[in-house]
Amino acid sequence: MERYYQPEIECASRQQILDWQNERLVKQVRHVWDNVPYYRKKMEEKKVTPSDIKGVEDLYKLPFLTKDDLREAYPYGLLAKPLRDCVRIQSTSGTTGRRVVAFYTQHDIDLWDECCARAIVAAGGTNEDVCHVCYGYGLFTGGPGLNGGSHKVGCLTLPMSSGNTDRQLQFMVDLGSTILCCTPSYAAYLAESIIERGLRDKIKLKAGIFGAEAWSEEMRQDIQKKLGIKAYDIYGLTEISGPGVSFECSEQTGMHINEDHFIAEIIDPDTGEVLPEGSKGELVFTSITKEAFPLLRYRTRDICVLSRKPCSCGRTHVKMSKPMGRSDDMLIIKGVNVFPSQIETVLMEQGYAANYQIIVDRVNNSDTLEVQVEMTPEMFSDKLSQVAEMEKQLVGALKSMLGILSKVTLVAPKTIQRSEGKAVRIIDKRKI
Ligand code: DLL
Repeated sequence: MERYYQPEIECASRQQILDWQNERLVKQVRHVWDNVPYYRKKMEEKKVTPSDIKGVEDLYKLPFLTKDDLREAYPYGLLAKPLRDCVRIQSTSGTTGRRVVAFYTQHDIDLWDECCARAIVAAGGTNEDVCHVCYGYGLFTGGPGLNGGSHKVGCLTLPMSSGNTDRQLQFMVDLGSTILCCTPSYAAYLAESIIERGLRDKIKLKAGIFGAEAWSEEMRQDIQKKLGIKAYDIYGLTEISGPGVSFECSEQTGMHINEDHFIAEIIDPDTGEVLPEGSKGELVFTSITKEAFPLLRYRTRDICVLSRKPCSCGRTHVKMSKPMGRSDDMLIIKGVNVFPSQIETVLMEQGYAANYQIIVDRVNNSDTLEVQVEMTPEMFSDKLSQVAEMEKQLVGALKSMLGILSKVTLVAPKTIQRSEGKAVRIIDKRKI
């Protein structure tokens, strides 16, 4: 287990981390300049050459890379290693435009697995654990990433993939799964199913590693209570390797970014200006150890805050907050910026589960916001006046969070479709 809790790396001094970053960044810039014509052209347009980059303090001189660049360069345009050195691709779940394809050498896979192993160890995982992975396998990075990390830690790994809840629960009970890895929305669904089937006393879960989509603190509390586990957040994106770019430790107050592999910056999403530590803005990553698909200053579109406050776990790597939304997923409703996470927070505070849908439309040239929410079985009522009162209360709570009026429709338990992967919660009819 100790191999993947690496205090000499994870608890290194700030100066030591900077020394690694400086050295690796200079090498990485040279690598892309020499091997990726697309990148060289972008750097030339900005009049930067590798000799201008002497360390992290020069990072701002490099051009940003966006998803559009990845689409334009699809499929091989950003590959920095010959194909004979690449052993794997993974791809994003994007539904519009060209998919994004990321490449890995064996060395890249090893480092990715190591990042996921660190996440599992931070959640209390050891080689005594049975790690139940029900993130999707295949092109999605969730399954392969946690699978690799689990192997490295030496857990007995259950490569369940997503779906087939009956089988998930049967293996969970029969094999005594102790760590559950899946999206938080699937975890919530599994928790519901476990309680419904009276299996709560038959499961041995102690921890969950949940990520790939936004989930609120309230949802964490709910899952923890229902399953009797500690629920840890894990973050990542295909372009930068997959899950394990950052992960939570026992303090559960943000996710440590693996700074020996990734340099994080926060920028103003409108101007691109680098913001001081503690500011809320768009997260940008530079991968300094990846060989096949090294992205420099990649704009994630995820909005969050970085913090270097000392952590009780002893890790010194910078922490990112839970993403508060995406600069591209942010809804603008009646001119007001609305993040779906704000709506979820209100719902959970008011005692609802995270089974909801946000429907945005435009009627008579004016935006409308409707939130459809499932009542929990405990609060379910078919008395119209009672339901109307509950809806009114939610409209008020949403108004004070968002500043705009919404329509709330309460629906019966189990009527909103459950997700086995990332949940689809927003229907923006203005775009259809
Ligand atoms: O979702 C990788 C992953 C798999 C992360 C399993 C964690 C666990 P993509 O499909 O490329 O990769 O989606 C990346 O998902 O930019 C965020 O917007 C969102 N995301 C990922 N993790 C979190 C999280 C995987 N913990 C995009 N909280 C990212 C909120 C997350 N959003």
